[in-house]
Formats: sequence, C-alpha cells, structure tokens
Amino acid sequence: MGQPLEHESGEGRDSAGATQPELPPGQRLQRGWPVTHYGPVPKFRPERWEFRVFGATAGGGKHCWTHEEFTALPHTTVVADLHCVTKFSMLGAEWGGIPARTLLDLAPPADDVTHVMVWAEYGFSSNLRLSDFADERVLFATHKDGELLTAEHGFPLRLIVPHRYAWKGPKWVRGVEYMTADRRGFWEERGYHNIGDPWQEQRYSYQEKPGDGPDL
Ligand SMILES: Nc1nc2c(c(=O)[nH]1)N[C@H]1C(S)=C(S)[C@@H](COP(=O)(O)O)O[C@H]1N2
Ligand SMILES: [Mo]
Repeated sequence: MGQPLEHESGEGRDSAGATQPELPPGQRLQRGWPVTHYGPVPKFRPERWEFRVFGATAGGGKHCWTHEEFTALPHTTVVADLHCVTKFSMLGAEWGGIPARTLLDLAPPADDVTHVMVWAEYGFSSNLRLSDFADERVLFATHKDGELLTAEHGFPLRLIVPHRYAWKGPKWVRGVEYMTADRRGFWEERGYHNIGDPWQEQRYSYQEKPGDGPDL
C-alpha cells in the first residue's frame, strides 16, 4: 500500500545530481493551483449541509453532523501532494482538517466492512479500500496553507488522500458509506483505475489486475 512517507513530497536527485522534487512516474510539476473537476461548483448552504456516515455502521444506524458540529471536531495538519491523473502534480500543500481516523472512531464501521464510498455534492463519488481510508494521513480538509478552501477547490470540505490520485479525493464531500463489498465510484466506473496508486502509475481500469476491483 502506497509508498514510504519520505516519497510523498521529498526532494530527490536525478542522474545529473541536480536536486528536484520527487514526482510519481509520468507526472510533471504544476506551478500554481489549477481547478479540475467535472460539473458545476455547488453553492454552500450551511442550513442544508450535513455530513453523513451511513451503510454498514457498527451500530446499524446513521451518524449525522451539521456544518457547525463537523467543523468543531479536532483539527490537524498534513503536508501532502496532489497528483492529477491528467499528469500534473502540485507539491507540498499543507492541508488542515479532520482526520478520517477520527470519523472511524466516532462512527465505527461494522466488522465486515472492507471498502468505503465517499460521497460529494451532485452524486460525485469515489471508492476506497477501508485500509486506504484509514491511513493516518487521510484528511477531510477545510483549509489549505492556513486559509479556508475556496469554493472551486472544495469549500466547505474536501477529502485528501495523499497516497492516491486526486480524483480519489472528492471536493464538496458530504458523507461516507461503509460497504461490505467493493463498488466503483464516479471515475472508477468511467475508465479510471479502481485503486489509483500514483507511485504504481495505476491510471486506467484496463491496467487492473485480478483482485484490483469489481468487474466492469
Ligand atoms: N466533487 C468532485 N471532486 C473532485 C473532482 C470532481 O470532478 N468532482 N475531481 C477530482 C480531480 S480529477 C482532481 S485532479 C482534484 C482537483 O482538485 P483542485 O481543483 O482543487 O485542484 O479534485 C478531485 N475532486
Ligand atoms: Mo484529476
């Protein structure tokens, strides 16, 4: 699973000995922060916003938080890169937010949960193995480099999964579904790799090996 932490945003030396940021294979460095997503930017309506954890929860029930409740959960920061499957990477952002681990503690999954579906506005979704979601660096981010996220970058909440391609991190995220079997999310149904490890260059579903994902 993933790569050693020092590979995530460390400095490496190329064959000529020059120092350069270390990128996953096939990626190039992006200066600045472009906006990449499918569909419109949703409008944030705090009174209608809730964050839900549902599906195969340990107690069988749903867990809901208002925006005020969710953003009052303990925050932490994670320095992580963003690797878009269309081959640009943004390095070294400091994300602030609520660890996925906190959610797993507050709303534990049933024993037979193997995967999660992360849901966002307009039905955008992405699936992750429970073990990938439970990685200590996975964060529900409210901030980047100390500032609140802007609307186009996912305000009020986006998921950051440092060891996966960026489509595995929905912007405008609204909930998590616990699943007892794998199911493909939005891009995973549309030709992108079910696992999406940038260090293994798992870009497209045709690269999947048996066991990487459910039948297409
Ligand atoms: N809701 C939603 N989240 C999304 C996407 C999307 O289409 N919808 N695209 C993903 C992709 S492909 C990338 S590269 C990143 C881009 O994040 P950025 O626009 O903040 O750079 O968001 C991800 N999160
Ligand atoms: Mo992307």
